Amino acid sequence: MQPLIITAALVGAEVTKDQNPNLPITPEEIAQSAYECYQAGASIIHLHVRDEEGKPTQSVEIFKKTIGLIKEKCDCIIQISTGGAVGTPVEERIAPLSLRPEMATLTTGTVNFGNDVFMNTPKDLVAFAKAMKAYGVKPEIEVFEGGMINNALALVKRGLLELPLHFDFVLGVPGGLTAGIEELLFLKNMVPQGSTWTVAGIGRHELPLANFAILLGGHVRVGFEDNIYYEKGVLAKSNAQLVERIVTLAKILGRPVATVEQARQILNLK
Ligand code: KMH
Ligand code: ZN
Repeated sequence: MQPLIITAALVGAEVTKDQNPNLPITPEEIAQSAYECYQAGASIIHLHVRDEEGKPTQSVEIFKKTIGLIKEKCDCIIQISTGGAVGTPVEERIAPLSLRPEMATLTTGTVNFGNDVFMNTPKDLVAFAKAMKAYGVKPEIEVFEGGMINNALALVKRGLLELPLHFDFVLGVPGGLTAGIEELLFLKNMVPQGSTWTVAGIGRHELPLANFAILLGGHVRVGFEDNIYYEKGVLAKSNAQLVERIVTLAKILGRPVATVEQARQILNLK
């Protein structure tokens, strides 16, 4: 099995400091959290940023500052979110790709998202895919529903995406696909051979899905974007604490954890 790539999703767009006071918000806090996760064993930092009021933003300037601070501390893989927050205009979501990060997310379809709708029209998908191609950014296909895999493969057929693809199965979002082992196996069996995949279980689903992914040869995403608890009723102290637990789990299950360079090789990053 490949070494395990751990992605740390530090901030997200929805979680607030009221929900977990340990949530990093400023570029400095985010960079420190990224560094701690890197030291703990994460190789990819899935990045959202916030404005001065703590609200989600796709500001190129804030992304640039945050990435600069992270890169001063460590050479991890930066994966910018193009998902942003529900309702962020597509042009704003695309804008930070101009920073040419190694990776960025691409959600290949629309999904209910709590009481909202996370819109990704067919036209939007083409715009994201073209921009990633133009800037040489490796996409991570965010999959909230099975049909999103088909949509990604349709973009491959049109020459807008290239195989092998890397997928992230985001399971347990209210309104999206539920977070069971059967759902995970269904998605894993849908992706073309040679693909890589990671799993992001939302809330209490984070840990069981991480276990399954480690055993099945997939990769794992953890962090406050997906889950703010360490265990039932106990808030996580930091993103790194959640990464550390995955490293321990991988050790117990006999799966080595990828270094950043190994992650780059596995994901065919240049
Ligand atoms: N905040 C969600 C609406 C991504 O990062 O690409 C979308 C999201 C996915 O977080
Ligand atoms: Zn995200």
